[in-house]
Amino acid sequence: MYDCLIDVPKAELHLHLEGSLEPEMLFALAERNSIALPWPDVDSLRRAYAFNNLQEFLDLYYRGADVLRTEQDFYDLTWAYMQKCAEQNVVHVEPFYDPQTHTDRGIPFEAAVIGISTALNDARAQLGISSGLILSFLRHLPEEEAFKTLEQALPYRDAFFAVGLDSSEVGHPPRKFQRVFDKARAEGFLTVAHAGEEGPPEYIWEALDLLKVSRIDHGVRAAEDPRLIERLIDEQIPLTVCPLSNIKLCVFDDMSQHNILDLLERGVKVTVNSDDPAYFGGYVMENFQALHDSLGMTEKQARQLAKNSMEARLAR
Ligand code: ES4
Ligand code: ZN
Repeated sequence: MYDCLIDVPKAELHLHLEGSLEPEMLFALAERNSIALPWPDVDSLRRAYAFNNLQEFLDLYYRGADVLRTEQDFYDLTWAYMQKCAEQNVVHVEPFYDPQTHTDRGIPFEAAVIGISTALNDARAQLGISSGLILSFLRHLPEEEAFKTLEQALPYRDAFFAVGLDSSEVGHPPRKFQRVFDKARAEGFLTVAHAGEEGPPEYIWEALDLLKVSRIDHGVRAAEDPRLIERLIDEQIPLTVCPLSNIKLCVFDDMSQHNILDLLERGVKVTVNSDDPAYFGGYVMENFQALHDSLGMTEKQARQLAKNSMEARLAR
């Protein structure tokens, strides 16, 4: 499987840059920035990567992100991810980052956006990987905070092509962000949103109808609503599915229960992504490998999933 798929060009469309922070780099940045960590070493940090749900993961993910302080830190984080992409023949990426995770702890907006954009530009020039950055709002915070974040982003508008919505899903429906998404679209940004990971199919309808998203991030709970599945197929709305993430966060009990191949066979435009690879056990190829090992994914299915990812690109 690995040998036949590694050479196929792939796009990664659901990746949180903060979630690509490997434990080794986390410790190195803590040292560089003189930050004391609550874990004695890399191994004990890795052992803490056991989650029962999205919130338990997010609590650790936001703690980990605290070692990111300077423009150089964000550059190094992004560059390490782009080198992984080069190794796996991921030729196009549309990563997320969460400005509020950093501005809320006093890091200038500029440090993250410049560090990340410079690394993406260098990867385009030196590794031949094309990309578009997605500014993602934290949905557990008020819409007013998202408006402030959008305002802060406007001086750097060329750094982004879209806005997204992530963090704690249940209790924070897409409709909470309808006005700020209206504003973002008026400013010329495309929109995407996490929906139907832990939240109900209703949240996917809202993302489509109220936030006018071009793509749904996760979306696996769409399977509970036949009318919604029909719409996703009719309109060929891509789902950025993250198999290893879904197992780590207990969205499915086991990879053998995952519905990605059922959705694929029904004609839904599903793609394979890593979400937070440093926390969930691997990058794009490791996700494909898990689908092969646990679901018996065929080479034909793998090629279709890779093709879907290239067709679901939104940035140039
Ligand atoms: C996330 Cl898996 C997931 N879901 C929602 N928000 C996130 N932020 C980082 N990973
Ligand atoms: Zn995600």
